[in-house]
Amino acid sequence: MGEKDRIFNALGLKVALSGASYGDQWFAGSGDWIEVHSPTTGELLAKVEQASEADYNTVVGQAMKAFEFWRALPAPNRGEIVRQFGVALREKKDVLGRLVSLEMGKILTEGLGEVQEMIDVCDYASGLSRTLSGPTLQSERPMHRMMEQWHPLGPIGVITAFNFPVAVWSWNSALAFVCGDPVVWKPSSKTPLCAIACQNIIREVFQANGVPHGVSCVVVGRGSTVGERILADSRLTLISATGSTRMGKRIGQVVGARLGRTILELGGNNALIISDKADLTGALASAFFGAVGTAGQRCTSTRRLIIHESVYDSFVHKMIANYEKVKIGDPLDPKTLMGPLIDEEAVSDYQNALVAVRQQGGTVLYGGKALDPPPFGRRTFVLPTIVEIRNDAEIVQTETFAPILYVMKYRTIDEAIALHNAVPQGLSSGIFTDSVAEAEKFLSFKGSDCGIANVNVGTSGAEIGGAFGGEKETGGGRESGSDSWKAYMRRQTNTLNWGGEIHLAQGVEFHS
Ligand code: UN1
Repeated sequence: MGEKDRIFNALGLKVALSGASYGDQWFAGSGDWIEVHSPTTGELLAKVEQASEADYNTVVGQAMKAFEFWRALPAPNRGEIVRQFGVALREKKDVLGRLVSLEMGKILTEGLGEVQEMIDVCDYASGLSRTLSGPTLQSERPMHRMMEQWHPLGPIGVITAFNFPVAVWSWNSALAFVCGDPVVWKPSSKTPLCAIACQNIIREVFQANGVPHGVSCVVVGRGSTVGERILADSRLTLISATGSTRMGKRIGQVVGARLGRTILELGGNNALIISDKADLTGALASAFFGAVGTAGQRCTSTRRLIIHESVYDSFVHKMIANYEKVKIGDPLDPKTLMGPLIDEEAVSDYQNALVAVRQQGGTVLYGGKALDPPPFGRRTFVLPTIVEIRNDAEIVQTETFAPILYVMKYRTIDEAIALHNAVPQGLSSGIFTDSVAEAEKFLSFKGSDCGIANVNVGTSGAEIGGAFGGEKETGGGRESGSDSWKAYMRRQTNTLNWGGEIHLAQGVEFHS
C-alpha cells in the first residue's frame, strides 16, 4: 500500500467524497465537483462534491437544533469532550500531519507541528472550560451586587485558508465548543481533504459521547454560493475568517451590514529588525525560518528584514549562503526544507511580484525564478528569493503569499521602527537586539504597531497560549489563547438587589 492509501485509509478518505456533513453521513447534492491535486506531483488525490445551498441549509438547521443541547451541557463536560478530541489527535498526529503535507505541500515537520497546535489548543480549551469567568463588580446601590456572566452565542461560521488547513479551524472550534457554540466550517477549496479528515476524527469522539449531530459541521463549497450564504446568514452570530485582506473587507461589509460579529485574521507584512547590537547567529536562524518556512505561505512569514547598515552586507551574505543550501522537493521527504507552492496561480503571483520588483527599482539578490528542471515536472516549485528594495515600493506594501524576502538598511532605531510600521498590515513583528532600550522601545506605544511583537524571536511560529491576530489591514481579530474565548460568547451584565428596597442609580428620585 502506498503512502497516500495508508493516509487515506487511516483517516476515512476515499477517491470520491461528499463535502457536507453535520456529523452523521457525508452528503452533498450540488453535482459540482472539485478535484484535489497534490501540489507536489500533480497527482489527482480525490474528487469532492461541493455542498449546494440546500445542503448548506440542512447543515445550519442541524447546527441550530444541536445548539439547544450543547449549550445546556455544563462547560466542563464540553471541555472533557474537547480533551478527548485532543487524545484522538495525539493518536492520529502522524497520519494527519502527513495528510497536511500531502495536500498542502508544507514539509512534514511543519505538518506535524500544525497537528501539535491542534492538540495544544484542545488542552488549553479543556482547562479553560472550568474558568470561563466574569468579574463581580461593586454596585453603587446599597445591598446590590453586580456581576458579569458569559453565555454561549449560537452556531458560528469558521472560514479557513489553505495554508493552515487543520490548525486554524481547531483554534476556533476548540474554543467555540467549550464556549457552547456549534461550528459550521467552510474550509479552503484547495484543502478540503484535511477538513474531511478532521471532521471524521471529531465526529467519532462526539458520537462516543452522545453529542447530537450538528455541533461540528463542514461545508465544502464555492465562495460565491456557500461562502456568501454564510456571510449573510443571521443564524450565524459570529463569522471567524482567516484569509486575504481583500476577502476580509468583503466579509466585514456583508457581516457588518447585518450587525453580525467578525473575527478577522487577514494579511500580514511582517518584518524583523536586525540591530547591530544583536546576537546575529540567532537572528539569522530566525529570519531564515520566518522567510523560507512553509515556502513563505504563513500569514506570519517574515516578508521584510530591516537591517542596521553596519551589519547589512555580512547579514545578507549569510542569508544568501543559507538560501543556497535549501533543499526543495517532496515535502514528505525528511531531507526537504521547502516544498511546492500550493498551485500554479501562486507561482504566477510570485512571478508577477518579481516583475513588479524589477519595475519598481528592486534588485534580486538570490532566487527569483521557478526551479529548472522542475521536480516531478511541476510548475509549483520556486526558488526562495531575496530582494533588495525600498520599503515604500508598491510591491513591498502588498502581501505576496510566496517566499520573497525584502531587505533594506537603517541607521537609527527610530528610523527602523518608522520603516517597520510603514505598511498597511499589522500582524507580526520582531526585533533582534541585546539592547534593553531598543527592545523596550520596540514593544512600547512608540514601537511596533502589530498584534504580535517579539524580542529575539522571529515573526512566525506563535504559540497557542497567546492571543493571535493583528491590527490595521490584518483585521483586528484575535484567536487562540489569552482571553480570545470572549469573542465566542455573549457577555451579560447582571445587577442583583438582595436588600428589598428599590434604589435608582445615579441618585435619581422617582416617586408617584
Ligand atoms: C497562519 O499563517 O494563518 O504563528 C497561521 C504561526 C502559526 C500560525 C500561522 N502558529 O506561524
